[in-house]
Amino acid sequence: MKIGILGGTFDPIHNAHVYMAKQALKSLSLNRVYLMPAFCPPHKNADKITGEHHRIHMIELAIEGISGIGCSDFEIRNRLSYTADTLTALKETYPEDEFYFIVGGDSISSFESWYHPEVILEKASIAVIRRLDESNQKLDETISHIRSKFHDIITRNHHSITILQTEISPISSSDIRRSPLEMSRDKISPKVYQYILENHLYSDHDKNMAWSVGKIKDDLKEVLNAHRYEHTIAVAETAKNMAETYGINPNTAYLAGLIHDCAKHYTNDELVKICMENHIPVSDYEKKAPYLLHSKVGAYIAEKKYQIEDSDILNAVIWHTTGKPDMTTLEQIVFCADYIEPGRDKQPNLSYLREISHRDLNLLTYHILKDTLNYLRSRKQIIDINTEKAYEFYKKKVGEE
Ligand code: DGI
Ligand code: FE
Ligand code: FE
Repeated sequence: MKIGILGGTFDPIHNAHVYMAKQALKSLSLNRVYLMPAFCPPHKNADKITGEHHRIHMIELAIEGISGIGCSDFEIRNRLSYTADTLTALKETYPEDEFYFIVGGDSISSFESWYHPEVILEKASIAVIRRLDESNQKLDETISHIRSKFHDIITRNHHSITILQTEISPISSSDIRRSPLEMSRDKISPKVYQYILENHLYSDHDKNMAWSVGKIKDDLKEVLNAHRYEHTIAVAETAKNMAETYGINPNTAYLAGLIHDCAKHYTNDELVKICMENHIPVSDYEKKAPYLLHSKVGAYIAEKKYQIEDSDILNAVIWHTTGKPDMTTLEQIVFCADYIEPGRDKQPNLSYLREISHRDLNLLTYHILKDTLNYLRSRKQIIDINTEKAYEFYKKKVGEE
């Protein structure tokens, strides 16, 4: 069998990878091409590379249904970092197969400095994929130099170095990681896009976050009771779905939802004490209804403990209980998601509210404020000025009299 091996970090896999694999499969009449994610490339910092199972899963999603292309965990499974070692092991395991190592034109330029290039050429042929933007002359020179330097090994093993010209424009995984995911939508398969979103890979916040989403979840699970933790996850999910509808970053909304009640486990006395000690101003309303303070204290913890800096997220936590006039989309989403998440069942009108939740955010905000005020009035509770003002604002906004 003629087998192509396309190695790489695949962090994440993008359309050019798949295209390269397809191109090699066809042009070289290979039986199969394997995308083989790297175990731990020697030139990269392993900490910064996305987990193996995520990278493998993304490859599987990207090649689903494409015949002749597979994903191989050979390097990961055997903890192989160097192409020379990988090809040696492959040749030992599958002595009957003929291997073609597929590389991009940019990487072949450093071929001679690779770990034992002579071993690579002893075990496999090389297919160099040349992108349209790459200079022909330089690549031709590099390749003829390699051909003559390793001439004996190549001919002795009946190997070859072939150039395959592609039409695909360059895509770089690091650009995908660095820029907002939305910008890379057309560079990766829709299933991979979805997977990245769902697993919070490469999200704006995760990148610079001392606390990853997973770590925050673990912490919340410890401090909050089970019921509150479930609520927290449900609000995060609801906020994320709404963010998709209303065109803001779903990962940001998820994170804001996740942490909105992170101070909910404190007693009223503790909340007041935390405010006093940390010079967090307490309004007259909050003095009379100190549980309102779990919002402000939550934002304080999010900033100090979870090291979240995004002020839109912190404000969404601050205003999640009372609301306020003219909220940002994220503030509105967290405020509303808190009220309508699927675990809620006590509030009136929930089915109507859920029904409009993906249609009209202002109307939803208005109805929630109206119902909250009714509830608080019926129980003769003190009403925060912000709740009152927010209600007036959104009432006007939706044109209700
Ligand atoms: O923390 P959660 O229970 O998930 O939800 P939340 O932060 O929205 O708090 C809900 C409670 O806050 C609910 O009983 C209504 C109450 N609330 C909202 N606005 C006001 C208010 N309570 C008072 N006293 N004054 C308000 O303006
Ligand atoms: Fe709350
Ligand atoms: Fe809540």
